[in-house]
Amino acid sequence: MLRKTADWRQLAERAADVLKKNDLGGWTRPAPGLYPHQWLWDSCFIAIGLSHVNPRRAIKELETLMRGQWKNGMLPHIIFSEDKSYHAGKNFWRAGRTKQISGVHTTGITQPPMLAEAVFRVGKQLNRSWRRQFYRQFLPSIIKYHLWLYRERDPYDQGLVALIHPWESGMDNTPPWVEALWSHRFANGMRVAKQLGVHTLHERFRKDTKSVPATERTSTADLLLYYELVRRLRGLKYDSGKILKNGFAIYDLAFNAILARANDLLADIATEAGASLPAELLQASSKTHAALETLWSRRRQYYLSRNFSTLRLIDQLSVASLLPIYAGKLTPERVEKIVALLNDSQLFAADWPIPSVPLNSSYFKPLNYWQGPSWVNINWLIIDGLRRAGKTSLADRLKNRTLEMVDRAGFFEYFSPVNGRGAGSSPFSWTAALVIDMIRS
Ligand code: 2M8
Repeated sequence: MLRKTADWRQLAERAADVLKKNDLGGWTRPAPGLYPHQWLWDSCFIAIGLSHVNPRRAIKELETLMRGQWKNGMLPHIIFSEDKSYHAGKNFWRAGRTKQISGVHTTGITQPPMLAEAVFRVGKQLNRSWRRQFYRQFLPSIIKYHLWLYRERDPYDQGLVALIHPWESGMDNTPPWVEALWSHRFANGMRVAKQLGVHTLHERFRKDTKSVPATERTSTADLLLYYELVRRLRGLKYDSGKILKNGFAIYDLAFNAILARANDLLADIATEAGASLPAELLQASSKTHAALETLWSRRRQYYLSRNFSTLRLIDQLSVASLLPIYAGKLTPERVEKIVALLNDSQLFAADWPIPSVPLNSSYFKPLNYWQGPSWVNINWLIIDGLRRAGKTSLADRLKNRTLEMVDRAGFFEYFSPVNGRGAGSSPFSWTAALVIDMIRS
């Protein structure tokens, strides 16, 4: 039985309280303890939720996010607060040396481009003249960001952008990234350290596992590899050109699916603002939907990420393979293939949807971060895509099950697809924000 929206009123109120608790004055931390800074895609999801309860505060969330935009247009994945408890803080990144920022400290990499969606959705909650003014305010920042993505991360003009660190994907230890990282030559030294067990020495220095059990987080060996990668990026002063020439990169499926949708929303924002988009951006972005098709595996019959250097598809099914549904504009055949994956009880049709890796994967662990648990933001993206593709009853079913999962377990970072138990940090802001959005829209 699908529950009616009115039944969820209390849950929405509790969710609004979570956002208040995590509000640090103009911006919202993802969760207490583990995440004391402002994250890029978190703040976008948070603004979407806030727009239903306090549009002015939602706008503020996005304005504070823009403090971090680099002179070259990049939106960094974290804007650091003064809190020193995070494991990879500003002194580790040393991004200030690039002279790209002033007034705030940030990392030197980005995160999925959810900004256009956030601006579009927040605008929807404003009256027409306010919306126009708000869209005009944010249009230059989104344009600058998308131009940066194509100029710096799409060197061969493919319509797809390349990511240089798993943290840019937002799905840190997702199997496609883990596989690609460990098979790259830069991991050679770390592979030996792992074989010798040397990496375990770092275990008691880990800060993140002080607030969340180690079994629910990235493994120590993977984490050390991420640090090593940051050191390399830092050495090259986060210069995408140099990094892509010699280093490690992936055409990440989920990121590019989100970008394809973001371009369409940017066009809608520009139309409503009565503005036009630069020809360079229109030219670059016009290829992205079609380029997603180059990530389709004929052998596997699903989409996959592609290794930037070897050009091989990374043969690891994960929830990213479902995200082209969010990009939209798929053929009916592709939509049916994605729906079939979602309905397959060996793969993604779990009791508590949607597992971040298939239930039958050798990686699958129900409570381990991006290697099994269900995430509310991913559910939200897939539900939105299904609805636009006309798959309304499946979208409604997933939405209700997601709300039920949060209602039972609480506002956790992620949830076991097997028994719905909450894991990770709590109370988690995007879980709360997107619960509000699912109830109110
Ligand atoms: C997680 O990632 C950060 C690094 O960016 C971490 O593990 O410390 C991811 O789930 C990411 O998607 C998210 O934005 C971030 C904050 O919620 O946490």
